[in-house]
Amino acid sequence: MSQIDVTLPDGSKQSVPAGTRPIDIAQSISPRLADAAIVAKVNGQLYDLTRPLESNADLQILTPKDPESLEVYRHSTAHLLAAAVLELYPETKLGIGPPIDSGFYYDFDRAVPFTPEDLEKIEKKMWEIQARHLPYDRVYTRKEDGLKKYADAWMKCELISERAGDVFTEYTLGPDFIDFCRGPHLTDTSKIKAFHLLSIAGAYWKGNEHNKQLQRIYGTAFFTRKDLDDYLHRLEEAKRRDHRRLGKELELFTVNETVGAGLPLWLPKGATVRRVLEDYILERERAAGYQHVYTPDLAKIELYERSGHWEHYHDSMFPPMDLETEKMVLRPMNCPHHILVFESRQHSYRDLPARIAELGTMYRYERSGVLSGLSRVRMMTLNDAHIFCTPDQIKEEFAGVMKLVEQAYKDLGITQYRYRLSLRDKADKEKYVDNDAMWELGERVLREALNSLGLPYFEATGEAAFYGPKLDIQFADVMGHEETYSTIQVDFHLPNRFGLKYVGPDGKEHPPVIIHRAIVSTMERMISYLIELYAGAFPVWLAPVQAIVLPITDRQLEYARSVKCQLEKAGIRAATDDRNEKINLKIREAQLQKIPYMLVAGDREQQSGEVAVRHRKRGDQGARPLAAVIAELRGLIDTKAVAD
Ligand code: TSB
Ligand code: ZN
Repeated sequence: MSQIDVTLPDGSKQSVPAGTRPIDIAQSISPRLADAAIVAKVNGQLYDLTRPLESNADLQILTPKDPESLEVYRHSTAHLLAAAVLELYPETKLGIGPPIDSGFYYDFDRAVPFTPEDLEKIEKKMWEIQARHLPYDRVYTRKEDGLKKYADAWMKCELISERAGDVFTEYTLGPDFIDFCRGPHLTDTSKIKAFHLLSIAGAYWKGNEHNKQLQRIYGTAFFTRKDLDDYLHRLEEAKRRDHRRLGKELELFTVNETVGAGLPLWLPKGATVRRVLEDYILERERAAGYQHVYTPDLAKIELYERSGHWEHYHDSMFPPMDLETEKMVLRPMNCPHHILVFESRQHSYRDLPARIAELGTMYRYERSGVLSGLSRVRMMTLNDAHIFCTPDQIKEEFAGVMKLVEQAYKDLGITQYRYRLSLRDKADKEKYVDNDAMWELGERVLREALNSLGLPYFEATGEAAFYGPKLDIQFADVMGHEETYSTIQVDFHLPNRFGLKYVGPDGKEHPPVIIHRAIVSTMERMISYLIELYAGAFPVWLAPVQAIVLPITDRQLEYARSVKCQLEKAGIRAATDDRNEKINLKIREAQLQKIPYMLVAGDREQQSGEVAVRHRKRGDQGARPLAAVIAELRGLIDTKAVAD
């Protein structure tokens, strides 16, 4: 038999008979490696550990430490799921079952819908099959034989017709299961240690709504029970905090199909939180020398042709509205309007920087699949500003913006975030303005500003704005999914496009630089974050209702109303629950609404001018004079305390 050379990652070579399997080599290196091995990488391609090596090869044995291993592991678990479903429900036809970020799924065609009880049964069956330690064997089938053999499996036949060459591969799992698949897979089911089936959903064959609807079973799998438990715990936590669910329960916002997806309606309580946030940031900006303006939500298309949005940002814009003599578009960004504000008068270097700010509403055609509650919408109001300054002023302005960011995060209780330097993709000439010198300058300026503040950052290509690089601040949700919130962007492009000028100390005209920046992001996205961060229990200063007065019986109605009145006079958002209901029910409901302070008013409290305080987290606090409670609440509001 001929010999082949196998080169290992450390550069060492082994001469072995052709047909040797990666698992044999792993075994020869160490039994521990063979035990930990999940899959092989042969000449850069993933390979079954039991697939014979036929010619010289670079070989790497992957273990759970290698990120690619998890995909293979989950893919093999998906096969295990399919095998279990076929054992239990033999009439089922198999679709596809790939690994995904959160685990895996498998699509099935079966007339009877799967129920949650079925999931339990299937999971049990999967463990049964797992315990048989069945190998995943790779089998080669000729296309014409396959089409005959699987004549009654319509999806398999479609896949074979479309994807198979003369010969295709399948993987078995025991004597009764075989699936059309490229692999690779684990050696056998004993390698699978921890998995869980999560949910059932409808899915169209090949994702096309004109095709038959299938049943998709989602699951997840991890190398250890502990990793699985951690994940399931986070999943529970994500459900508990989900701003879409809390938004409904706490009556913050609603989405109505008649209005459309991505166009939430702010209900009174959500609107209150938003107004508090808006007032807060406007006040901070006023103090930091910003000038607030109002500009229209739409403009003639020529404005966006001039700015370059139409050329580079077209995909995210709603189609133009045809009027008699002109085309109007909803603005996807506020910059062009602010540029026109700047341009409306002459500027000398003495009146720069000009910081033009607005809670600007903008419209983006986000695809329906990515829309989510308040966090990704189609109409949004951004805490936006454009700073027009001289090149010398960039550094200081950048630092000023970061100071605002820091203060806002402190007041909102935001502590977990990462800085991302978002750069263009040089190859993408469509999405980004083509001007190398400008991009290099922008990038350098941003890096210098970041370094001088000592901010640690990571880089991402293809995430810049079309007009320049950005510093984005990324927050993650419980599941680790990141989104951009605050952003600071350096722009040498738009000043140029619009021919902006200021008169310098030399008496000559120069182009200003624009810093685009958003401190608290869009009201929509920031409030979605705050809802999840606090699981709906907003700090007192942000809470839509800060205190609710609960009369025990109708006898205290008048007193309760006067308490509410005094709270309101002190600038506290108060309510009364004057329904003729039991006090325990009133408390329970106020608690569910996560109202920070419940003030119970009975005969005794009425006589002494007190209220019995119940705190949403600390519970019963006893009877206290109203004036003391008001002073406490005012203290929490004025200091923007976030711990309560
Ligand atoms: C900062 N012209 C700049 C502005 O001057 C601009 O619009 N930048 S942006 O495109 O990055 O958007 C600003 C912020 O809006 C983003 O950082 C993000 O936090 C938020 N945002 C973007 N798209 C959406 C959306 N679909 N839903 C909610 N918020 C969004
Ligand atoms: Zn802008």
